[in-house]
This record gives sequence, C-alpha cells and structure tokens, in this order.
Amino acid sequence: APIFKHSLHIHMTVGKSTFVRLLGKTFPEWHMATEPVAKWQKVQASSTREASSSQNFGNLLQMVYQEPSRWSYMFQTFSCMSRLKAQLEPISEKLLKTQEPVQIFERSVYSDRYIFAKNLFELGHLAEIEWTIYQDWHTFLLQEFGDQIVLHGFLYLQATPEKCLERLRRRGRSEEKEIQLEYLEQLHTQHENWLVKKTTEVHFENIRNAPVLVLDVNKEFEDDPAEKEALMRKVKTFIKTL
Ligand code: D5M
Ligand code: MG
Repeated sequence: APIFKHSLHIHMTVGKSTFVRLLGKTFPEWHMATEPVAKWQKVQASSTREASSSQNFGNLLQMVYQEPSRWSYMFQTFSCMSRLKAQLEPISEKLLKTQEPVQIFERSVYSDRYIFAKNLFELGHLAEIEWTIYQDWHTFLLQEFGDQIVLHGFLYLQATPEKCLERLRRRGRSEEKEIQLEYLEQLHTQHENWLVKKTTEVHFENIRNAPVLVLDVNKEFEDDPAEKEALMRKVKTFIKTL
C-alpha cells in the first residue's frame, strides 16, 4: 500500500470545525475526518441487530462535564477508541488517486492524552491508578497500530482562552454551559506546553519530532476573505515542506 504522505492533525479549543469546513471548501480533494462529538452525545451499542432497537445509553459529554471525577476515565476510553477507529479507516480510492493526498483529522489520539487526559489527571479527576492504566493501554495501542496511523504534522489553531470562551458561548452547546475561563486556560497551557514550548513529555518519537504549524486565529476569519486566504496559504505552504 502506498505510504500516505500528508496526515495532519488539528488542535485547538474552539473553532476547529469552522476551520475544517474552510479547508474542505478550499481543498476539495483532501479528506477531512471530523471529531465524532455526536457519538459521545448519544452513546449506542455498536452491534444492534435491528436499527429500530438502537438504545441510547446516555450523553457521555454531558456526564463528563457534570461529574468529571466519575466519568473522566470512561470518557477517555470512548473518545480514544472512536479516534483510533477514525484514524484506522482505510484511505479512500478517490483520495489515493490524487497527486498529493492529504488527510486532515480534527484532533487525535495524541490530544486525548497530552491535552485532555493529562489535564483531567492534574485536576484530580483521574485517579493516579486510572491515569497509569490509561497511559499503559494508550502506549500499547499506539505501538501496535503505529505504522497504520502515521502522522506528518500538526496544525495548531492558537487563540487566547478569552477568545475561546467567547466562541464557546456563541456556539451554545448545552453540555458546555458550565465551562469557565479557568478550564480553557488550563487547556490552553496544555497546548502551549505540548506544541510550542515542548515541555510535555511525549512518549512517541515520531510525534515528538513532528512539525507544528501555529496559526493565530484570534481574528474572526469566517467573514474575512483576506484572513481566510492568508490562513489557507500558510497551510498549503506548510504541507509542501512535509
Ligand atoms: O467539541 C468536543 C467537545 O468534547 C468539547 O467540549 C471538548 C470535549 N473533548 C474532546 N476530547 C476530549 C477528551 N479527550 N476529554 C475530555 N473532553 C474532550 P469541539 O467541537 O472539539 O470543541
Ligand atoms: Mg467542533
């Protein structure tokens, strides 16, 4: 199978989906894998025999925000599984036929661990034993599947926590209404430590050395053609260097 050359993973607190949509419009030949938030909001058994019997087991996103100490570990197992599955999806024939195949993922199994799980542990929502077991299977799974989930770079959409809060309030997802600035500041620090300052201990060599493109998205790029174009040009240039 051909080695897939350009796989990028987007990171940031709020604004990714908008950005991914824009990338999709600008580069229609690329493949976009969006975050499976809907699955977390409506957990269902995967082996339902009859479509009509698909039972809804709950809104895991809401559960984790309401009672983080109870549900954080559970959430991490589910989100990591769903991302791993998405990253293992075979590359489409159509994409393979393009000259420079590019695949973009909205977040990754790495942001699960080095942003969210780490932060939840530092906040005390993951017990030491949960964090230890989590890291153990995370490392194991990624080592086992390592060569199938190659990644070539990160796009880091950088914005101030204040800006993120403003956008989060504007989007008004009900599960997220209790989120405070402090939580976004913590996530921001995790992103900076991992992707900019590189002080986070990363356990996968290829990830430690993966190039990062930092994009300042504090400006509202959605209704600003010049800003949009500048961002798209930076992404294109970055990909050429990979
Ligand atoms: O929506 C994704 C939502 O899910 C947002 O509230 C952050 C949260 N999320 C995503 N991944 C995780 C992990 N691994 N742990 C805890 N919470 C998580 P978005 O559109 O990406 O902002
Ligand atoms: Mg989103």
